[in-house]
Amino acid sequence: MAGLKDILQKKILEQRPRVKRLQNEYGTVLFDQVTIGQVIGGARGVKCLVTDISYLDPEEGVRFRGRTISETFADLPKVPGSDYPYVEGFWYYLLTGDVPSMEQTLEVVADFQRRQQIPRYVFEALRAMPRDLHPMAMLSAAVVLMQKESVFARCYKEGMGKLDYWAPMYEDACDLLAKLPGIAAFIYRLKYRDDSPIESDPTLDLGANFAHMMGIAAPYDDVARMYFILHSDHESGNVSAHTTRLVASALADAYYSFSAGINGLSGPLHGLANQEVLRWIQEVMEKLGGKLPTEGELKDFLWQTLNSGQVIPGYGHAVLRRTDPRFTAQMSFCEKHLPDDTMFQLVQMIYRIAPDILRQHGKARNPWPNVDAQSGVIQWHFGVTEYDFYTVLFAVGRAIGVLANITWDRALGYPLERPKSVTLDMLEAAAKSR
Ligand code: NMX
Ligand code: MLT
Repeated sequence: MAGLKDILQKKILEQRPRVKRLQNEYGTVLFDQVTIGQVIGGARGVKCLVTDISYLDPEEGVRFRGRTISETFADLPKVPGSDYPYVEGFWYYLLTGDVPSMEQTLEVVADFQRRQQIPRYVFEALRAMPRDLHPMAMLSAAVVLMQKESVFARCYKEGMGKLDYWAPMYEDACDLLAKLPGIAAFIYRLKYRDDSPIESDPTLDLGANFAHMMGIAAPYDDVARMYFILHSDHESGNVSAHTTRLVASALADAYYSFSAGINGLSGPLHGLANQEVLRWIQEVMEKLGGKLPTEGELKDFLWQTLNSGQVIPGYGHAVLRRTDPRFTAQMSFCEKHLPDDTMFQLVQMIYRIAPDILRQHGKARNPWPNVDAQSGVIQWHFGVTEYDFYTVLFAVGRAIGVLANITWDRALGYPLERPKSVTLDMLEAAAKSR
């Protein structure tokens, strides 16, 4: 049976002529136009990135390699006794576009088990960091520290042909992905559990091993699998994916590139919103002595937040115009596992009330919840109440998507990203000439 790397190579050879043809025969075809509003508005909606790993439809939400979230969960091989697929099988799927057999999935599980050992110096460096450092800063530093392990950087230094770039990038991507859960769990136990790390169990799949290293019983293994898959990819324009790909386009290796992506994810308008949601929910609960607010109290609280110039965290999106299906997928999990949880009930209440208030407020183009509105509540329920850790979990998931992307970027020979900038004078001149 051909292994993942062989199958990936076959796929790469199939795809390369498509890119070459588009570039050589259709390179001058006009595909999109850009308005001044888009130039000064964060390039919102400008179609200038390409990826086949996932696509985000504003109404439907994300599709991974053409499959919706529910199709992905339904079709991929599941861990026996679990409701969710192996993360390793999902990695195979994102890389190749093929649903792996159980045998192919277990091969990746075994491969990751071989790659998961984390260099000692990473633990020593993390221990030397101030304990009050944000865990995202710790994660980013730990990842960039491992840069010296990069196979890509070594091969590049030794000299390799452009067509070969993808293979060492794939090696780095697998190494990094296999190690990330252990690093994340180590940071958690170092920072919040009195430096009491739990040894990895090399017989477990990635999700179960993460739960084991966190010290949390089932069904937290399924939480991990669901969470990592849901957060993996959201096409390429989001800050973490775009940053990772941008840095990698300069032929920086996966460690430098993903560390940069983590830094982008740590912004409150991006991944950090999941911690902000919990901070905000806690504020509501504290004000009301730990009980659920009435609808009127919640409305007041939402308006106070908006009137003080803050955003409602977990609501709105740059592309989506409906409820994020990642929110809905997590809601289904909560309905099954924590229907009576007070915070879940509050999240549901916010979902009933916030969209109308955001519409009345009149600014947000999308008044519906995104992935972050629901994710922290699940973590809290299973005892991970230290909400500044939540974005680290997002980052472990995001690694799956962005590392698949940069492997393919090198495979398809995508060049250095370097869009053109203009001055305000130039924009004004263009505006006047209309
Ligand atoms: N609460 C209050 N105001 C909002 C919200 C919100 N949830 N969402 C958008 N707005 C405002 C936004 O600040 C902007 O105001 P102004 O004109 O004063 O600058 C206006 O509505 C128009 O923004 P949009 O075009 O709707 O949104 P944009 O594409 O610029 O930004 C987000 C998208 C996600 C950054 C924005 O909706 C937001 O800040 N949401 C809250 C933070 C959040 O949940 N982020 C997580 C996103 C998902 N993720 O994980 O990355
Ligand atoms: C993401 O998952 O990256 C967020 O939803 C943000 C985005 O897609 O812009």
